[in-house]
Amino acid sequence: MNVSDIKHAGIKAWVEECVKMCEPDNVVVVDGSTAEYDRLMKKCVDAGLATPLKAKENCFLFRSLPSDVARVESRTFISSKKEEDAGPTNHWIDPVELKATMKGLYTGCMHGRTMYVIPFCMGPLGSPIAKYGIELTDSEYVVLNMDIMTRAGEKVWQYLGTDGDWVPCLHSVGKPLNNGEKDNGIWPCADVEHKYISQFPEEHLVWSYGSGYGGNALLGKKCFALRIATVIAREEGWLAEHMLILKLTNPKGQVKYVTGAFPSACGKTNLAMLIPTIPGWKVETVGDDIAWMKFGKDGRLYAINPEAGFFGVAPGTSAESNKNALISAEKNTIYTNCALTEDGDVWWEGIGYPAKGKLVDWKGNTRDALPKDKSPKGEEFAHPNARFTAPAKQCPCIADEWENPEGVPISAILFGGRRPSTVPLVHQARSWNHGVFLGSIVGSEITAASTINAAEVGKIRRDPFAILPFCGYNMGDYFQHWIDVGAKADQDKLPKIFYVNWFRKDENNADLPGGFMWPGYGDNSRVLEWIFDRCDGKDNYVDTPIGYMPKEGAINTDGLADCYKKTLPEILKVDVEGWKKEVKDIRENHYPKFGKHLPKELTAILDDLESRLNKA
Ligand code: OXD
Ligand code: MN
Repeated sequence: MNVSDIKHAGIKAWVEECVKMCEPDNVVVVDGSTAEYDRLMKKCVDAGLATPLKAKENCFLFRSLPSDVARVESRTFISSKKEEDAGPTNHWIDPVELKATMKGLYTGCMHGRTMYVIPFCMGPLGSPIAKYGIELTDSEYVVLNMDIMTRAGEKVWQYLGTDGDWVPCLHSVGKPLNNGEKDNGIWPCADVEHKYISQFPEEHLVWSYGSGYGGNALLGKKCFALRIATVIAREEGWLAEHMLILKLTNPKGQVKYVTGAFPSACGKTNLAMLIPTIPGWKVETVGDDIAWMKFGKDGRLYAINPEAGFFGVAPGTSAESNKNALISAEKNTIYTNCALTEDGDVWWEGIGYPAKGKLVDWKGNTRDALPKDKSPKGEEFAHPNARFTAPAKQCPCIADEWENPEGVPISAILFGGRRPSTVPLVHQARSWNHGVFLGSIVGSEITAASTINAAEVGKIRRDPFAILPFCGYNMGDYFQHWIDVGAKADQDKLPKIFYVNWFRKDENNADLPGGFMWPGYGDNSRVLEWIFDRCDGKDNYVDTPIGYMPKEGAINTDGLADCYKKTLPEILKVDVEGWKKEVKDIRENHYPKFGKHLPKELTAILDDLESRLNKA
């Protein structure tokens, strides 16, 4: 198919306009076939950008440049007409100014390259919750990844028809080639000051320039399915969230679906693929990163996973932490910035075993492997943000209904972060608005590992709803949207909201590995059991100043290691003094950021929490 064959007049005109501006050598409309995938992969291998892995079927390793290894939040913009609409937590540039700058960069930016036109669908094809997009890109790596991460190719056109809704997503690596110039095996991208990851919310438009990596370049993911989708969701009355979706089955075979928002590095993918330690319980995966939730005809909230693959962080993924993720990535997977072993396999820090012999590190240097699976900071063999891009259907615990076009009905929503103190293992919100409050205060404590500024250690870095870098509009208005969604719904049918914290610490207790007071991983199923029963209204709770908490004996401890049986009472207690400090921090440092956009309902909940704590 050629651009001239595109039947959707709006898409055709936009593609033609972009071709004129970017001046690619040629244009290919992506069909999504296996033959096309193989052809593009071979092009990457021949260009020295990808290495086939001898040890894994149809798997390839890419190495990016050290300047292009992660999302660049400092170069990510919400370019709304008014700065106020981007809000206090986003970077903003006036759209007229930003478009002029970027048009300058885009002009002729695809010289020597092919422009690929990728029609894609976020969500199961034909789902009433799904949305469509077109990504234009000059990166074969992006086409290959989009092929795994979305439903892409020829099959999408019938849903777009001649005038269907779609989101335009323009991407360039920002590295035009002169006549005869080649990449020579070097990952193409632009200098950091020329990178722009821009969302134009009023136009539902994404323009990305200068980076070829992950969320900067696979525009269906963070740019569309979160930043633009949060805007569309607000307009249309639904929720686009940075949440996993899991299916929980109890020993009686009863099923509930749960979504959960956690900041980066809190084990979201691990929770989505958890292997329970309590007998008879089962966790299956619907999604590991993004949930789109809409009300069904029955008044319940239904979620789809808009993605078709996992773009997972490799380091730390082991048979112990997430066996299902490892199996998902055994074949047909793209690895980026992992280390290469002598026998043609990938390796990373925290994989659970030391490598042997020599390794080619993510920068392409050959070095002797270390006798353990850790490396000193800065000397890692795999970049800490090394990734695997794996088809979701390969996950051994993928739920049968993961592609159900209607989505799955959600019973519970979880929030969580890394909180070494104060926040208990689990507590339940008393109401939807109380749950919105809990979402609004999500955060992780800054540790010595994440800052060089000693004065910051122990402070909370707030990441409301874990969506801080991904909200396409003013975060205060986003809180209001959550409140409005709840107010319109049938209260009995709304999901129950919980705050979990797997990360309480007691550094002085030598019995605890890493000082953690809760084992986490598969043992988190014990908390999921309590939540499951709570959703059924079971009398397994006590009312406390901060919300509902497990009553004594309500958390299943059969088979739990003794050291955690001892710490459990401590992490199920309300730390009244700690929470008073929390209230103070929210009141003085967190909520004032949102000014008049902060919903009064949230201040009311904060006041109520404070008065309950004062009475405790
Ligand atoms: C991701 C992220 O890559 O949240 O999913 O950063
Ligand atoms: Mn994410």
